[in-house]
Amino acid sequence: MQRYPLLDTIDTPSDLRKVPLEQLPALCDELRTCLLETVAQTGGHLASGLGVVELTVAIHYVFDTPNDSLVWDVGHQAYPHKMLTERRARMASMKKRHGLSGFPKRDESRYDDFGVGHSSTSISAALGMAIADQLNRRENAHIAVIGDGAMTAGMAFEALHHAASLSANILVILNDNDMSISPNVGGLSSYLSKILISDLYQDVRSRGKKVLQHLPPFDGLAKFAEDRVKEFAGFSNLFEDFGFDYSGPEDGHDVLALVETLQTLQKHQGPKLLHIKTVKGKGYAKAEAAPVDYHGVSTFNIEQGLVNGKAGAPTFTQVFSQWLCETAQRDKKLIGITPAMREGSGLVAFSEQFPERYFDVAIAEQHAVTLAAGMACKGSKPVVAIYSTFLQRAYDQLIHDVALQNLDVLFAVDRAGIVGEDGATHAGSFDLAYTRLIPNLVVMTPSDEAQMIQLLNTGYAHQGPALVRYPKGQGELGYIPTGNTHTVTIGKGHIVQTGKKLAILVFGTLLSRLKPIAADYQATLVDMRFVKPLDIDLIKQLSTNHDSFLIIEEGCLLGGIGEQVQQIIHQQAKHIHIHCLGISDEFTPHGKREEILAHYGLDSSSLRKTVDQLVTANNKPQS
Ligand SMILES: Cc1ncc(C[n+]2csc(CCOP(=O)(O)OP(=O)(O)O)c2C)c(N)n1
Repeated sequence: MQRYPLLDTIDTPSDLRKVPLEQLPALCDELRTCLLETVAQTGGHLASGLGVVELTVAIHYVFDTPNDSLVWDVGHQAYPHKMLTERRARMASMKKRHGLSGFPKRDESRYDDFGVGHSSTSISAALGMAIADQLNRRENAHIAVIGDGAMTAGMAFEALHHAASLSANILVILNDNDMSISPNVGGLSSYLSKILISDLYQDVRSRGKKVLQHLPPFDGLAKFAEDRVKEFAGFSNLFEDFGFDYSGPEDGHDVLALVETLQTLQKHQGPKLLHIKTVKGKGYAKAEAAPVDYHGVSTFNIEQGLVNGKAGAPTFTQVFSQWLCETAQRDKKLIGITPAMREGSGLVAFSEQFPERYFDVAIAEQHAVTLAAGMACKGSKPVVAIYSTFLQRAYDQLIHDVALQNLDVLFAVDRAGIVGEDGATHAGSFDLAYTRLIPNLVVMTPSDEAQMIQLLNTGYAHQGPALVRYPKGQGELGYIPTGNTHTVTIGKGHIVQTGKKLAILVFGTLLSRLKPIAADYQATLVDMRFVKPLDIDLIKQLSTNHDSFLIIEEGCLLGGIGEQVQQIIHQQAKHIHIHCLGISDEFTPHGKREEILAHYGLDSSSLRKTVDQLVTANNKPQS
């Protein structure tokens, strides 16, 4: 028996449009089952995709994609979209090296109108497309699908604000499931809940609809009448007040109703917002019950659901988590801040133990950083836990609000360096380069768990801005040292082993891979620890008794630390061969972290080869 009789007839949205309307609910069931079975085998984002099955089908059914433009916000919910747009056969390669990306990507498919991964860009991008098409007299539709989590970001509001003043043809679909990765927080979230539960509003809507049915089919008059009905009932809606033509809230799992609504909206020009209510994880009871756990998953058995794996070595995130709780216990001034990444950044325990000092500010990286600056002005000790890639969003706030005023804020920067499966949008390739040029900021790269705690202590004790960056995954020690309150001298590297001829300078956790190699080749091995201030004295000293340097940083080479070391050596007028290893001048491909390390020559066997070549070159008699 064919498992997916309807889905099997669909390779492109044109095929989908041939399916009789009444069969769409059955098609949605097949798509949902297929999505669940696929992600159970590949891992990846699950709960968000399950929640937008009906919406995805309805959009591609009604609109003329890819001629009409469709922009998914964040893009973690776009797996069903990929399955309906020529990629179902390749879903098993999801997030694998050379396989499908976990996010929409322009060069992957003509149906991916905009590359995403970071949130809250969809309205701006769709609006840009709408304006360009309007100027070029093209009449297609432009749709942005944005979650209530992504809607919390300033950027989404900037775009709403701009769109409202234009006549550009844009439809924003607000997918409201009450969840970000964790439960959504803040004023917008409560506002949306109020719209949903407002009996008065629902009443006005249904009565308004009845009135409108009896009016002549003239858009302007119908809108005028609807506005008056709402006004009469005293209901004001934020999006309407902004100037959007608002419809909803609508059941986002009723595919037939969605099709009807989208067909109506398709006929209206100008900025429109459709508010739909969905359930994150819809159709898979375990995900509906625990959407946070099923937001992103590794492979699992559908019957069993996720099982707690064997407690393995702690991740650097867990080391940070423990450090934060221990330090908060000792110091009441500590405040923990996350921009919507409670789980990923390791703040769950802190949020439970110190709720009054825990702030999830929603997806608002810029606000998170300036909020911390304000707290520091009043003598609090804010710790901003943030992913390397998302700190990019708050670069000006880091420079202008924190560093320029030399404020006492500690940044715990997770997912620094090579991240792996999520690819270029989530790679922490740039933070070393973009932070090391900021005056006042102390930038640290721990090599293992114990040192990470010491550097966090050091940054926390330092009266000024400091940043500790650490990668995804586990460390060399395999345990979390407790009760370590030691600090280290700022700006001092640590010589792990003294050798001859070749000096290997390592910034970060790749140090553990270099230890056996340096020992075998009798090379000097240095754990640099500080990117800023850089241990220039140590570099100068090593340049007096070594012929070559190998510099290893898990970050982009352009603008990286290697460049500064070369400059120092150049100023010394020394003839030292300097070899830099790091991320070359490209956006990092996706794949397992180990595969990507190998791609850049940073895996153990490539590192050994490089050291071997450098040592062999050193030993060659000079001609
Ligand atoms: C700038 C930025 N910050 C944080 C994230 C991490 N992130 C990915 S999805 C997500 C939650 C999005 O919630 P919502 O838009 O409501 O979608 P849902 O998962 O609920 O469907 C977050 C915080 C991100 N992708 N981009």
